[in-house]
Amino acid sequence: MSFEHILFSIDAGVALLSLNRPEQLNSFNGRMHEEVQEALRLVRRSNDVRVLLLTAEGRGFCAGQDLADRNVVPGAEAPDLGESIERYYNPLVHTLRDLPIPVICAVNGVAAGAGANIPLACDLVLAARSASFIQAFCKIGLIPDSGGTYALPRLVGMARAKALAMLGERLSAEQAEQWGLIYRCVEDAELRDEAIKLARHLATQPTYGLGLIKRSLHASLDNSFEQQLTLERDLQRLAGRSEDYREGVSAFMAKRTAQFKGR
Ligand code: LHQ
Repeated sequence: MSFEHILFSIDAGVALLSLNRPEQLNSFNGRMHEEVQEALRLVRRSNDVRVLLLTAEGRGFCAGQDLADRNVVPGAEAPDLGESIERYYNPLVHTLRDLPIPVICAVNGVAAGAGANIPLACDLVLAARSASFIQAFCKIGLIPDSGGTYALPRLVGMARAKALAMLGERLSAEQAEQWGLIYRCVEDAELRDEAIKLARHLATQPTYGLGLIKRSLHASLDNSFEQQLTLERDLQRLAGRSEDYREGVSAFMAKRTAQFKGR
């Protein structure tokens, strides 16, 4: 499949996926969804990719659903928005969350609607200082989707989640960092370099172990203390059998830098 609305490349263990419909603020139409799905299939199938970096071109990150798309315009026949969600948005956020490698999101500009929640399905979110997050759904009679109603109360607490979702006000990147919605806000000019630096670093780390960390932290949101301790035992058992654990300990003992293979 050739890509028209995204840029996609793999280099030194880092898959870089950049949304590329800048005139429409990278809002999603069907074609862009299909391309993102294809790129994520390539990431899943590759043995070389150890980090995924998601970002976008132009002044915006993503304005959510393209509201001019023929599948969503409320025309003669009422559109089935559940169908778009089932077909595109839910699989997208599921994949980002479930990938057994670190997923970094670099939010380069305004992130609205589904575009504000897709980053929340990623592991480490950086945002440019001029970027902002808008739960725009309430302005058009919708509810936050793409995992927004799941992530928001968990990240910022119910009071702020309700205000964000019901008022649809613009939240600055700086405030998003202070509220714990994202990991870090960086200067605009440094965003891409910072994100790539972080991705390249993580691509040299014990990928299998990082995948297990991600899995255990996700599970902790729903587990009891007891269940979580049991899971830690089981996952640590798996981690302890990895090549990277062996290498990490050998390198530590020999006082040399570890050469992790990601397995
Ligand atoms: C757009 C869009 C856009 C098309 C900017 N579509 N063109 C899931 C399932 C199925 C259906 C429904 O939805 C969902 C999930 C969702 O994501 S619902 C939420 C959809 N998104 C929104 O409601 C956000 C709409 N956009 C905005 O509120 C503003 O554009 C923001 C605040 C993002 C940016 O404002 P500005 O910086 O002032 O830019 P702008 O409004 O001038 O937009 C620039 C251009 O991008 C403009 O086109 P034009 O031809 O006039 O230059 C906009 O029409 C276009 N654009 N968002 N979602």
